Amino acid sequence: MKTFKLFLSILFCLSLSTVVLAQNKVKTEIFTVGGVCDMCKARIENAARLKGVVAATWNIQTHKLTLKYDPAKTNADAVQKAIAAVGHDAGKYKAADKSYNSLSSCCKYR
Ligand SMILES: [Cu+2]
Repeated sequence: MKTFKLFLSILFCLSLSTVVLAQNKVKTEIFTVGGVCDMCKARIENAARLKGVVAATWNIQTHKLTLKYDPAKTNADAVQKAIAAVGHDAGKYKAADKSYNSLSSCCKYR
């Protein structure tokens, strides 16, 4: 019985450390993304949802995107490129004029 309890507590410790390790794997990065309205927010957050992205939340007031991702699967550069491709300047990537011009007039932020 004693060994069984010991076994259980070891198992418990192991599962706890696994949870901690899994959380450490997620990286958070914050960068600026150009945009104005709720339509922009939906477009930006959709574009950011690449494989390996855990969460992407864009703030209308501050224009900051908080990105949480698994660095083994993707990186902030790939996400910034994906957002720029739909017309929004993201981090160090500028949206091409063609994609910027395709935005609705209410979404023009430049
Ligand atoms: Cu908009």
